[in-house]
Order: sequence, then structure tokens, then C-alpha cells
Amino acid sequence: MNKKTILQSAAALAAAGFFTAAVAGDAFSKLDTNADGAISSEEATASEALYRGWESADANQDGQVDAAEFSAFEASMSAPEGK
Ligand SMILES: [Ca+2]
Ligand SMILES: [Ca+2]
Repeated sequence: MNKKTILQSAAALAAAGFFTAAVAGDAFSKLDTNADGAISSEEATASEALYRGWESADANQDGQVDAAEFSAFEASMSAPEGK
């Protein structure tokens, strides 16, 4: 499994406006408790990993982590370098 390729694919899909919560998977919909399509900082407290990595997860710093950002964050969490 090539993680770099996955990240690039995710970025390409996000850029195409093609990314949905369904792609990001169960974890996203569980954390997005009000189902508005983004995880707020309050919703993020349910996930220790997301809460701790909030600043890097919210890549565009709008105070919400959307499906694309969450997917990228999950990928970075599972990457060996972890950065
Ligand atoms: Ca939400
Ligand atoms: Ca964001």
C-alpha cells in the first residue's frame, strides 16, 4: 500500500470537490455528531487523536475539520513519519 499515492488521490479528489463524508468513512460521521458535514472543535473532543492533532487536522484553519481534512489527517496519523 502506497500511502503517498493515497494522500495525493485524496488531495486530488478534494480539489475536484468530489470528496464526501462517505469516502472518509465511519469515523468521520461518528465524530460529526450534528451531521453538518464538518467536525467542530467541540465535536473533536470525542477523539483524543483528533483533539491533540487539531491544529494540523484543520488545514485551512476555519475552525472545522471537513471530510477531506479528516481523511488527510487520518492518513497522516497512519503514516510512518507521523508528521
Ligand atoms: Ca459537525
Ligand atoms: Ca478546516
